Amino acid sequence: MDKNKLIIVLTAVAVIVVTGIVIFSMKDKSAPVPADNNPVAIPEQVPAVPVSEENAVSMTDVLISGFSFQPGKISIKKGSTVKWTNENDIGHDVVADIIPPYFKSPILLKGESYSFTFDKVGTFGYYCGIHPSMKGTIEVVE
Ligand SMILES: [Cu+2]
Repeated sequence: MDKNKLIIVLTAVAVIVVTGIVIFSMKDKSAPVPADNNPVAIPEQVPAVPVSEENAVSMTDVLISGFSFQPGKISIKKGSTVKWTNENDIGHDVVADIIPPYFKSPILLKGESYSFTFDKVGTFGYYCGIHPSMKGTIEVVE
């Protein structure tokens, strides 16, 4: 056999084999591999708890404006959240009277908010730690 022909044939075989390997490996990577054969379990729908007078909780806004908490006194149901938002140009915070404070916000700059969820029944006075004459009261009922 001609030596040149042999080299050409061997080169052709090598190209075919390499091409085959490349195509096979590309196909293998692009093919999606199912994690398992089981269908994805669909979680059961949890029925929403109907809101009634007994379990109604809410979000109540208190604005910090004009060096006061507005409204100064609010009454909420246990489990409700109060959100204080500072509308003043200077910083204020919200600190519970009880020591150690039952709730205490960081200093709130203009537009910043602090939220606290009341899960205990009672009357909770609070003040601004920077301006202690600013006072408010949260009454939490069952
Ligand atoms: Cu203040």
